Amino acid sequence: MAGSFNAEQIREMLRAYFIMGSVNCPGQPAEVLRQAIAGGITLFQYREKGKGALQGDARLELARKLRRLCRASSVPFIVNDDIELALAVDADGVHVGQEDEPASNVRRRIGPGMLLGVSAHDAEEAERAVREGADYLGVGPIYATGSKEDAKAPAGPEVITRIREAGIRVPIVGIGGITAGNAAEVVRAGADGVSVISAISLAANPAAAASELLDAVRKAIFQR
Ligand code: 3NM
Repeated sequence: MAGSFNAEQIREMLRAYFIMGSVNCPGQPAEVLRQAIAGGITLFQYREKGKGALQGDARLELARKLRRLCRASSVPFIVNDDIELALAVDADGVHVGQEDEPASNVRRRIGPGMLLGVSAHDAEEAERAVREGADYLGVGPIYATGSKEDAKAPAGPEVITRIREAGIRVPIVGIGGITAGNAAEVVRAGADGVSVISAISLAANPAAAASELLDAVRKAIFQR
């Protein structure tokens, strides 16, 4: 468990988790993030991946800019799959997938104080991730997604229920095709929150989209 955050704080952070890189935004990424923060996102992940992703100085510069925006509003900042970058911008954590560096190595490199999120697709991957030091799990794709080229087939919210039934209690966030319209099902299946790219990054009004998402999650948690 990350030294700086307890499980309850992490569950709260996962309620409305916005993930974004420059390729996910039709306009200025900083402006989209500024609006998402105004709408109430609880956690942000910088994920500079896919065709046309920034490299080198441009990547570092955008990371710094987005990190500053998050810090100014006390929104924790996570970096996807780039430990050097996470350390360079003093991120609050790192998120890795099953094809990235093994979670145990990442935990060694970032130390006990930073958050470690790991993607998992079933109970076996989830159990291993927890053993290797994950603070939370990203489970998906729940629904079909247009934001990840190599995404697996949609698993439905039931995949989260199966992971819970296997006795895994760590904080879980669902991912893949989630919107304010289907977020409640994901929470009812056992997730602590939802993570989205396009529901916010491609919204005409990212602040309103973030706020609707957070409302849907909070209502579903309250009714659980
Ligand atoms: N990871 P959207 S699905 C980044 O299944 C990512 O692990 C996934 O984007 C996984 O909210 C996904 O636009 C893309 O569907 C999520």
